[in-house]
Amino acid sequence: MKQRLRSATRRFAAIATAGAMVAAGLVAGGPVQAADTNLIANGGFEDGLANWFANNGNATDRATLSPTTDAYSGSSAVLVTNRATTGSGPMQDLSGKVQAGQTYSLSARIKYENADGPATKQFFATMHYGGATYTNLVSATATKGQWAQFNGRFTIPAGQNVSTARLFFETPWTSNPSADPSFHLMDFKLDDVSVVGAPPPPPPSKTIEVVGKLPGEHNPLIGHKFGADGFGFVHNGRVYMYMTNDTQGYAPDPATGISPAINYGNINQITLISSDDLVNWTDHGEIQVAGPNGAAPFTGNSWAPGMAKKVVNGKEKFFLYYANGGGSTNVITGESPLGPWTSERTSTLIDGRTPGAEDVAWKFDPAPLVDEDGEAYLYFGGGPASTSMPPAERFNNPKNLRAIKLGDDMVSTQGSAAAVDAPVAFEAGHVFKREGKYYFSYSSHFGGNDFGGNQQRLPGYPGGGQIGYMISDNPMSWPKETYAGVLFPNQSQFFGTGTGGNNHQSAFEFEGKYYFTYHAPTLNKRITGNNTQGYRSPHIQELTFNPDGTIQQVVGTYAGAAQVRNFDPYRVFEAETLGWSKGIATAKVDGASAQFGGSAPNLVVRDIDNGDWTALSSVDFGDGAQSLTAKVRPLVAGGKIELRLDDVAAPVVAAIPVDAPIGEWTELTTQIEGVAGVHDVYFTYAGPDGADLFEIDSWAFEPAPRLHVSAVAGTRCVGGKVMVTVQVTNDEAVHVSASATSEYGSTPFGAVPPGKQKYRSFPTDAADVPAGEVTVSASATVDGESLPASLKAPYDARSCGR
Ligand SMILES: [Ca+2]
Ligand SMILES: [Ca+2]
Ligand SMILES: [Ca+2]
Repeated sequence: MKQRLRSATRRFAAIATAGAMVAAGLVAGGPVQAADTNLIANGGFEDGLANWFANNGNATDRATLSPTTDAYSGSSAVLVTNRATTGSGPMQDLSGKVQAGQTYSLSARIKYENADGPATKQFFATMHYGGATYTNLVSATATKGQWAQFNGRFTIPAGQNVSTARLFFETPWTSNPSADPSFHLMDFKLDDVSVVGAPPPPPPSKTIEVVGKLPGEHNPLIGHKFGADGFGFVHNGRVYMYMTNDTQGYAPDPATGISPAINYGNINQITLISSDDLVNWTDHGEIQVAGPNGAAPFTGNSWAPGMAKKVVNGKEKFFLYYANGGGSTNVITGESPLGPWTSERTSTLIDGRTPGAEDVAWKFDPAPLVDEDGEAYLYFGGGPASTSMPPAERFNNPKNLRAIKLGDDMVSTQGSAAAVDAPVAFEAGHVFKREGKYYFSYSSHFGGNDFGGNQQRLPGYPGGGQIGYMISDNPMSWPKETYAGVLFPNQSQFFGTGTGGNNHQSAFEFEGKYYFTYHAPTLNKRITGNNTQGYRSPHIQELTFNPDGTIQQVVGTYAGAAQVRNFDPYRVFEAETLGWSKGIATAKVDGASAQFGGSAPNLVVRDIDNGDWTALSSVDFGDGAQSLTAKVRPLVAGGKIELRLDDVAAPVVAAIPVDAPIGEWTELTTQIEGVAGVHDVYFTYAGPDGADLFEIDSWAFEPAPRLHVSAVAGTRCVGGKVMVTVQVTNDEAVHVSASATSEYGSTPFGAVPPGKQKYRSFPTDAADVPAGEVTVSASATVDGESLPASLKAPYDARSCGR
C-alpha cells in the first residue's frame, strides 16, 4: 500500500470536545448500566505497558511507549515519544470485545508539555476497524502542561464489521506531520483509559457437532477436539499423548461451520489426553506453555511436543520439550505427567547458539530419549537444506536433522549436535529403543527449491511427506547407511482426499507391545468433507517387527489399535473420559481432579444439548452394577441423563433426572439393574431444546452387593476311577447355604459356617473324564438382603487308567 487516503476515509462518528461531554452523555440517553464492563485492560498503566502497543496499522507508523511515573492517578502512566506519524499513538486491541450497535462510555486522561508546542492541542480517541476504516470516537482539547479529560460516549454503527477493532489515542491526522513536528508530533502522556459498556460477547462456539470418532472405531483418538504432532509417553500404566493444540485457532463460522485455515503462529498451548486402554481417553485440557501467561513466557509458540522423565537429584521429574516456532526449542518441567509446570530456564534450550546446530534452518521438533544407562539425548531440526551442498545431495541427504546429548538436569545440552543423515529428511525426528537397537524415524520433505529443485530420488528413499526410519547401535551416530526404509506412507494414502500434508510421528512401548502415533486431518474431514483446513487429529496403530528387527510398514486405519483392557467402572472417573462422543465440549474448571488428584487439572463436559451423548468402550460390569452416580451442575430444569448399553439407540436401562438447584454442583444417583458383563456404555442427554442442559464432572458406578463365596473344583483317582471334587469357601460373617451340580449329579453342602470350607465329591465310575465345570449355587441373607450367587468352578481332563 503506497499511500492510504486516511483523512478521506475517516468517519467522524462522535467528536466532542471536553466542554461538550455532558451534552454528549445526554444525547446518548440514560446512564451506563451496572452490568456494564470496562473493556480496557491495564487502563491505568499500573501494570506497565501490558496490553498496550504503539499503533502499527501502517508501515510508516512508529512510536516509542515507555512507562512514566508522572501519572494522573496511581503510580504510572504511559509516555509516548518518537512518533513518526499522527497514527502511531498507544493502542489496545478490543477485537472480540466491542459489538456493533452498542454504545460505550470512554474516558481517559492525556497531557503534553513540549515547550515549542501550541498552547492547546486537540487529541482523538480513534478506532481502527482494519484496512482504511478509522473512526474518531471522542476528542479532548488539552492545555499545555495540564491533564485533560476524555469523557464521552460513542455508538458503533449497527452495520460496522468489528472483527478488527483497535483503539488508539492520537493528535488529529495529517499526512505530512514532519512539516511542523512541534505542532503534530509532540510527546504526550496517557492515563486512566476506560471503555465501559456491554460485556464482551461470548466467543463463538468451537464445539464439534459431528461425530468425529465413529462408535466401534479407535481413530482418531478423540472426536471433540483436534491435536497434532502427538508424542506418546508411558508412565505408571497410562499412555499420555502430548499434542500441538490445533483447536486453539479453530474458529468455525457460525453460519457455515467452516473455519479459516489453521494458523500455527497462534498456537502456544499443548493439548494433553491420557488412557490406560488406548480407546477411552481422558481430556486433561491444555498446558499453557508459551505466551505472556505461559510456563515459559519468553517463548511465543508451543508446537510438536516431546516428553521424557528422569530422576534428577533424587526427584522424579517430567520434561516437556517443544518447538518455539521454527527458530528454537525449549523445555518446561513438570512434577507429574499432568504438571504443574514450571520453567527452569530463562532462555531457549536450542537456538542459533547451540553448537553444531548453527546451520539448521528449523531448530524445532524436539524429541527426547532417556537411555537405559540414564544418558539422555534430544533429536531436533528440519527445514531447507544448506545451499552449500550440490542439488542432488540437498534433495537426498539434506543433513538438516540433529542429535545432541542432554545435560544431567535435562534442561541443558552437552557438547555439539551431530548431523543425522536421514534420506530426504524434512522434520519430526524421533528415537525409541528396542532390544538394544535405536530407531530414528522422521518425516520426509516434498522437494522444491529448498531441497535442490527437481532432483532424482535415490532408490528406496522416501517419497514426499512419508515417515522414514533408520536403525543404529549408537544414539548419536546416524550415517545414511543406517536408513532402513519407509515406516509409514503419507496418511492420504489411507484416509483420502483432504488428508495429505506433512506428518509427525512417535513410537512407544506399552505393556509388551509397540505403538506408532501419527496425525491426519480425519476429524476436520468429517466436519467439512474433502475441503479440509489443516486441523489435525491424533491416531495410533500397533507397530510390529520382522525377525531381523526391521519394522513392518504401518497401515493407517480408522479401526486403530486394539483396546488393551476393559474399562473399570467401579470407581470415580472423570466424565471427560471419552471413547466416543457427539456434540459436547470440555472446559477446565477450578479444583482437583477426583481421579487424578489435587495437582492435576480437572475438566467438565459442557455444551450438552438435547441429543448429545458421550460413550465408553468395553466397560466390564462383572457380576453386575447397582447404581450410577453423576456429579452434575444443572443449567436448566428438565434435563436427564440416560444410560444405554452397546448402542446409542438401545433401550434406556437407567436414567438420572437432573433435578437439583440450577448452577450448583450436585451428586445424583440412580439405582440400576440387570447391567452385568462387558458392554459399551452410552450416556445420552435429554432435555429442553435450545439450552445447555448441564455440565458433568465425574461418574461412578457401584457394583451390586455379592455373596463372598468361592468354589474350586478338581479331580483325583480312587480305585482307578476319576472322582470330581469341589470345595466351597464362605468368606461371609453368616452361614451360607450351597449346593453343587456337575455332569455326574448334584449334591447339597448344607449350611457352610462363616469363614469355613466344605468339600464334596462326585464319583464318575469312569477311568477317563474330559474337562468340565462344577456349578455351585449359594445364598445367604447379608445385612437384611437376600443375596444369591452362582459360581462356575472348572476342572481339567483326568485319566486314572493305565
Ligand atoms: Ca496510572
Ligand atoms: Ca452441544
Ligand atoms: Ca472432571
